[in-house]
Amino acid sequence: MNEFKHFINGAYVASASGKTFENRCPVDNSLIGQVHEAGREEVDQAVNAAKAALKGPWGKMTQADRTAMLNRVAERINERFDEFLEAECRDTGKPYSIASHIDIPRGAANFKAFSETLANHPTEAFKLDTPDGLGALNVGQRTPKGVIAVISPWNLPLLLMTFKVGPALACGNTVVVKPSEETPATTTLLGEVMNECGVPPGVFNVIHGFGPNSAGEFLTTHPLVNAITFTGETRTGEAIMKAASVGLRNISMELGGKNPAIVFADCDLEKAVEGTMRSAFVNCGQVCLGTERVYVERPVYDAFLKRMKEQVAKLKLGRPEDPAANFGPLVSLEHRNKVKYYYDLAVEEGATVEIGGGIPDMGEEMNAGAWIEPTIWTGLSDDARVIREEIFGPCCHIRPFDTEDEAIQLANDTEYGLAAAIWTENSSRAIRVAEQIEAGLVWVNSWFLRDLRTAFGGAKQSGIGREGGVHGLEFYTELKNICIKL
Ligand code: NAD
Ligand code: 6OD
Repeated sequence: MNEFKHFINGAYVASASGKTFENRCPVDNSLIGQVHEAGREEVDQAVNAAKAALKGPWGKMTQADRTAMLNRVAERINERFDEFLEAECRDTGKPYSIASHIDIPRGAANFKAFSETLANHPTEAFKLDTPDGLGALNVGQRTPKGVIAVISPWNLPLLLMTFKVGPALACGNTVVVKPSEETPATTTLLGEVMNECGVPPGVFNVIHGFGPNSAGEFLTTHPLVNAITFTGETRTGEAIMKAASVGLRNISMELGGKNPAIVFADCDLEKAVEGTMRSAFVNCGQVCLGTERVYVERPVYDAFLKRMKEQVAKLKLGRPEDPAANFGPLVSLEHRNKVKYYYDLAVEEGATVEIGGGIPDMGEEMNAGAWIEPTIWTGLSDDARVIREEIFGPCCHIRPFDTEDEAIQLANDTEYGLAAAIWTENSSRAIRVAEQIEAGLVWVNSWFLRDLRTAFGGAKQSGIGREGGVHGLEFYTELKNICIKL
């Protein structure tokens, strides 16, 4: 039986209250272990440890030494790859074939890429002319913000948590992480790696628990937290923003999406089908960047829909360790209930269920798990709730369009603005359309192709701020201008 404790000041600690909650595997609902739930006491210990560590050896380390240490963390994750892989797949149910290509390699890369990018970023300097002819030199100095609270979700647990911890530490901050209550394992394991790599105690801390009236709320309201970086639902983001307003703490928010794909008749249809299959169904549709609305130009609509249905029928549901499986369960029974609610709502709202729509029979060993069928709908009106609300499951609605302007209008007809995909072989059209899409990320003839030097974040209700590459500097550092009269 596993026990997931908090990681505070370089050591694993139990909750003083003795309070724990269950962690279950969504493949078959088997018990993985017990997770300690932090009360105010543990959160306070973690934040104080993080505060103290800023003044210790970590705070005195050169950027070069910090970069070397974070590179070592990346290497050590790769050395312990199989442990991370097993832990991640047990928590989420996702296939090894996916996590071994996406989650774990990116979990490691996030430490290397961001520390190197930030270490090589130039310092801003301006020479000002002054009437005496001697001038003044302005030099920008970046210092760490301090203690950063990192609140992360369950869909790509290691990847999304390290996407924030990597740059936060690279900039010299210390962190207190609250991973999702659904997926505590890899964040807990990372504590061991930090110790193995000589990261000083207090630099990386982990507390477990839920959101409201639990670890999440206690952390985001803690007065010694200097900034909060959050990935999760838009409504949770609103609650965290309120918490951050006390003491005017900085926030960075990566939130929900209802992302469109636009498939033009001049696309390479096979590539468009392959890309849309991934964007709608990989990770059981639990990717914030995933496509839930697909708009297809009428001349290729029937062919596209037919090919999509053929490909969905070929998805192989199975246990994470099954090498043939490319489709796992949803993260939990609770989330399965939510997604199934939308499946039923789609029918009520008048959808034609082209494929899927139900709960598959996975046999006696797995029927207790959080399985759901990959699903395609057509025929919904543009104001249906299923078209407007984020479902976060393996499903999409496919609708025809006739003109470029109509496609752009449909794509933008949402309160969200995270990502979009455009499929066309006409590069002028690709640029023209991409420029008019209201989203933080637009892919042309690809999806989730990531260059870690680029900005990542959402427009409209999909987020506040940008992280990634040097863009995280604005959030993770304080920029001071020093003006020296010559
Ligand atoms: P969630 O908002 O329910 O939870 C995210 C985290 O916030 C969890 O750790 C949770 O315990 C914590 N939390 C909840 N309420 C809180 C509160 N009041 N105070 C402090 N912490 C609180 O999200 P989820 O269900 O874990 O993840 C799925 C959502 O995340 C989807 O909406 C998805 O689009 C979004 N997401 C966005 C991105 C992005 O980059 N934009 C990436 C992944 C997921
Ligand atoms: O690739 C990334 O850096 C990133 N933040 C991906 C987010 C995926 C959302 O589920």
